[in-house]
Amino acid sequence: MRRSVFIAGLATLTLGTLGFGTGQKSYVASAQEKMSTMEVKIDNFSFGPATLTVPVGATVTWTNRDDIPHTVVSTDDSKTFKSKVLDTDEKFSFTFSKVGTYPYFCSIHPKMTGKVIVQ
Ligand SMILES: [Cu+2]
Repeated sequence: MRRSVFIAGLATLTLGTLGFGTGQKSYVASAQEKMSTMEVKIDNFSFGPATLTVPVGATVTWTNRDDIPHTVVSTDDSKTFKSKVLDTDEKFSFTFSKVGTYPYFCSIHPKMTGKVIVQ
């Protein structure tokens, strides 16, 4: 009798440890998910999200999900980045290594604007 109680206790302990491990894993996964959401989709003549806040060193990727060509051109004083004309499903990436606010627009449709805030 004593022995089976001991085993049951051990099993609970093991399960508890496993549960803890799983919890940690899912925490890491959600952190990685956050890293990969540094993405701006271009669709229906707009950038989404229009304002994206990222940490220093982050790479932001713009993807043209629209069926018309667009560009991604920064409008800050030093013209930090400028894509070529992106056709449907084409991507443009830029890595932000300095803190700041980077407004940008589509040079084909200047009313399309967005902003990347690097913290
Ligand atoms: Cu455009």
